[in-house]
Formats: sequence, C-alpha cells, structure tokens
Amino acid sequence: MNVPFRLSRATEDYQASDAAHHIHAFLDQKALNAEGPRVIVRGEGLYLWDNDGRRYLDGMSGLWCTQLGYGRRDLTAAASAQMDQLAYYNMFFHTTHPAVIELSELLFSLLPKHYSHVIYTNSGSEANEVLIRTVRRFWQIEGKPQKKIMIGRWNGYHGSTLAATALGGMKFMHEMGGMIPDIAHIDEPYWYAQGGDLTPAEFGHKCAQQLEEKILELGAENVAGFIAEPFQGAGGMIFPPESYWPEIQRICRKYDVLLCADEVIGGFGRTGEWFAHQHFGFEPDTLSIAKGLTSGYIPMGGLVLSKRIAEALVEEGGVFAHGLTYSGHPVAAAVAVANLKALRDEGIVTRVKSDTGPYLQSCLREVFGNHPLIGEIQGAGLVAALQFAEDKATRKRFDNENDIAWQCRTFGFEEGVIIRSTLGRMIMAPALVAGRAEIDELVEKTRKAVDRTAQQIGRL
Ligand code: PXG
Repeated sequence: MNVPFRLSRATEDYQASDAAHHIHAFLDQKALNAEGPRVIVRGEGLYLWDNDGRRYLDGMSGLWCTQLGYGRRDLTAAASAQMDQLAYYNMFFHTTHPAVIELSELLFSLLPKHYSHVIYTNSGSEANEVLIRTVRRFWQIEGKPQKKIMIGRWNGYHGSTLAATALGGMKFMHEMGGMIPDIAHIDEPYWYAQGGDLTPAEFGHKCAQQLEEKILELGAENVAGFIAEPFQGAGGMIFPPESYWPEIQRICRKYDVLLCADEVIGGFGRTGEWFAHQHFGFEPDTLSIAKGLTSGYIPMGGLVLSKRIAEALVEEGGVFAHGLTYSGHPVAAAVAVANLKALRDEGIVTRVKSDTGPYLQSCLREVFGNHPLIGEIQGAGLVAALQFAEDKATRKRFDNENDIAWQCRTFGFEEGVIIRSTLGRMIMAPALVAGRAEIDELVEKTRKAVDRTAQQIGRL
C-alpha cells in the first residue's frame, strides 16, 4: 500500500492553481505549466510520496539539505516546544535568548577550534551576502579599506540573491541582472571537462595558480577574499584534484586574502567529516553554512568567523551596522540543536565516514566502473557524481550532454528515485541516515535510469 496520506484535492486542481500563482525556480514556467509539476505531499525517512500515491526514494536530500531524512518527530517537537515558550525574539535590543546560545555552544563544539563567532541568517544566499559585508568591514578595521574585491569561480554557486549571484559563476544568472562591482572570477577545477592533456594533479595546481595571477592582476592590496565551495555542488558535484586546495591556501596566505569556504552543501556530515574543508584538509577563515544545519526543517543559515576576524570585529570594530529580523530565530535555533544532537549522538556523521559513505562509493564504482556511458565517478561520503562520456578514452563529452542527463533524471523519476542532473553529470546526495539497504535501492534504481538512457541513445 503506497498511499499513507492523501489530501482531498485532485492533482490537476493543485497544478492549475500552482500555474496560476507561482514562478518556479530555474524553470521555464510555460513549459512546466504545460507538463504540470509533481505534487509532493508527504515525506518519511528517505521517501517522498506524491499526490497520486507514487513513492520516490529521495536521492538528493530535498535540495542537499535533509540530513536526517523526513518525518523526525524530535525536530518537530523541538520546534513546537520552542514556539510554546518563546516563539520569537531578536538579538537587536541588547537581548539574547537560550535557544541561540545553546545552538552556538553546540556548533562550536563541532567546529575546529580556530572559529569562535557566528552571524546567523535565514539561508545560504544571505550567509554569502553577509560574508561580503563582514569581510569588507574586517579590512576597514585592519586599516585596509581598499581591500574590497571578492574573487569567486566560474560555475561556482553561492545563492540567488544579488551579491550571492555575483559571487557565483553562473554566467546565465549574471546576464539576468545578477552582477555587482568589485567581483572577479577564476576558472573552476573541473579536470574531466577542462583538464586537456594535464594530469589531475597538474591541472589542479594550474587552476589554483589562476588565483595568484588574478590577485596580482587586481593588486593584492585590493583583494578582500576568495570564496569557493570545497567541492562544487550545484555546478555538477565536482571534486577538485588533490593538488588544488593546498595551493589555494598557500596563495591566500601569501597575499593576505581571506579564504572563504561555502559549506552550505558540504557542511554537516555530507563527506563523512563534519565540514567538507576538513575532508580536503584546508583551513578557511570563514564558513558559510545553511541547509544541513537544520536538516531543512526550517530555514536557517549563518556565517562562521575565525578568531582573527571575530576579534577584530569585537575588540576594534565598534558598531557593525548589520542585522536581520530573524537572525538566530529561537524556533530555528531549537530545531538546529535537535538536529545537530541527532547527527552527533546517533553516530550518523561517524557512520557516513566509516560505513555508509564508503559503501555507496564502492557500490557506484562496482556498478558503473565499466559502464559504457560513464567516464568518471567522483564523491566521498554520501555525495557522488557520475559523468557521462561519449568517448571514455579521450574524455569526449556528448554535445547534448544536458539533454541526456535530463532524460536520465526523468527515467529516474519513472523508476522511483530522485537524482539530479547538471550538465553531463548525474548527482546523488541522499540523507545521511541512509542505511545499506536504501543505498542498494538508490544505486539499483540509478543503474536502471542510466541503462535506459544508454539504450535510448543506442549505447547499450
Ligand atoms: N551556497 C551553496 C554552495 C549552495 O549550494 C547556496 C549557497 C544558497 O543557499 P540558499 O539557502 O539561499 O538557497 C546554495 C544553494 C541544486 C540547488 O539544484 C542547490 C542550491 C539551491 C537550490 C538548488 O543543486 N544550493
């Protein structure tokens, strides 16, 4: 029986009303209206149900965020209890509250010791908006107000608000009114597509050195920080070569450019470490966080600061003219506390590192290692990407790789699994509570979707 819950309205009815009122994210609205969106009505564990009773294994944790899966009653109870006691208060009027204090104690007990302070936001985009102002303010306090430029990467993603769009490197977003002054970009470390004849190590080093060239071009005295995702998420789940991060860190230190890691996707256990920069072994000055902080149950994000930055703001900075109505919202904080405690005390992050993560990675390599359509498998912990290739020997990609991957995603839905396509890559990032049986199901349904894609284009 696949229909544990059903709302009374017909799917077509919801779809008509949806079409009448919504502009959906990153979609051609007219085309979507013609097709009609799936109406998702319920979630439990790793599974989602639509309004017609179809069940899907959610291989993407919603949008990379539901670390604990759906339906956790401890999180809803935490929200409800906090709403009963103190539904809202702020941190403006010389006030604070226990929920946000408890959250920060917990957060900093999980973070490396050189971080001390956080500015809470409602989302990852806001965390990166706050980042730009905080970094610029830091350099003002340090007596270097001309250090204003932020360097990001082409095909990086840091959110959809104006400054976050500009920091990111999605050109089609820039072209839709998404650019501001004092932002620059360097290339992404996407070896499979752009590495040419270089080894991954040579290519990683070369990409990192672009940062040095860019800093010298702009003048180190004008550059405030470099922002990047430890591994690219929305841009295609791209893991940089091992040579990349050490060289980036060396360059940032050399020119006193702040190293800003966007941990919105990589944070909270995704790679098996609490934060993705720990997986890659570098030490950022700031961390942008969101998504897994609350397992997506309620919006919350934040900007974590190193002691160096925090000390300057606190000891020398005076008033920092910044604040959001919902910064450190008590209900969001209470949910985050329950979420982080579960991730820690149920050994979920530890298990991703020691068991379920390696299991997913080895299953994928076993099933797709010799697949005629798959040229590369990347990932760690519970995040992975499969790269489609027309010719594996030369790493030639399909001209229409976008369409092929989209078709594979659609086959996935038909097989009852939600996986994501970006350019020519299929991405999966299931909830961190996934057990081996669910990982088996994810891999098997993905195999069916990839095989059907291969059959359709005559490659199997
Ligand atoms: N930084 C990173 C690295 C992200 O992935 C944001 C910031 C912005 O967070 P908010 O909470 O403002 O959305 C993100 C968001 C996808 C997808 O399909 C990825 C995101 C959002 C929506 C879709 O991969 N990442």
